Amino acid sequence: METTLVILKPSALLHGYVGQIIQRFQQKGLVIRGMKMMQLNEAILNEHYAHLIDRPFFPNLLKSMMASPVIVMALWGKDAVEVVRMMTGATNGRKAAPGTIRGDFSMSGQENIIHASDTTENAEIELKRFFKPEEIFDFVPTSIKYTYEPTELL
Ligand code: IDP
Ligand code: MG
Repeated sequence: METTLVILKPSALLHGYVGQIIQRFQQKGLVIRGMKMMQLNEAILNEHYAHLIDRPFFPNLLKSMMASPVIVMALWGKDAVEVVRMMTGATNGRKAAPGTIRGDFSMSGQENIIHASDTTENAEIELKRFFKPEEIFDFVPTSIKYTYEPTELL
């Protein structure tokens, strides 16, 4: 079992899509172990998007990510990183497959609704970046035995 980081970006909040997106994760069977609203700033975004800092679109990306508060979520489940990336879809909303979150809610390479960690290593780093340890709740819902079969929980 693993935990991944999702950010509901300003493009999700400003369009009023937050509820629909959270609903998708819950109905899939992912468990919300942490969730909060926060205003991002340049310092945390320079760290989070360090791999893009030299790209020409970076100043616009910063503005876009600071356009409103965001919602950060810690989602727990088996292979959660991979499952959430599949649900997220390709970076560019116009290329993302229908049925994915980006495919169903966006038309842009930048205004693409959510961030999701891309590897388990990055998920660990990113969860620490956005959450204090006490903001992630280490609980298992009683419904878990109807979400997985026993050997999947090992
Ligand atoms: P990812 O979000 O699918 O992991 P990354 O390449 O890590 O994609 O890029 C991070 C974010 O930077 C994207 O989600 C998007 O908001 C923005 N971005 C990436 N490539 C472009 C681009 O070519 N133009 C504008 N924004 C981009
Ligand atoms: Mg990425």
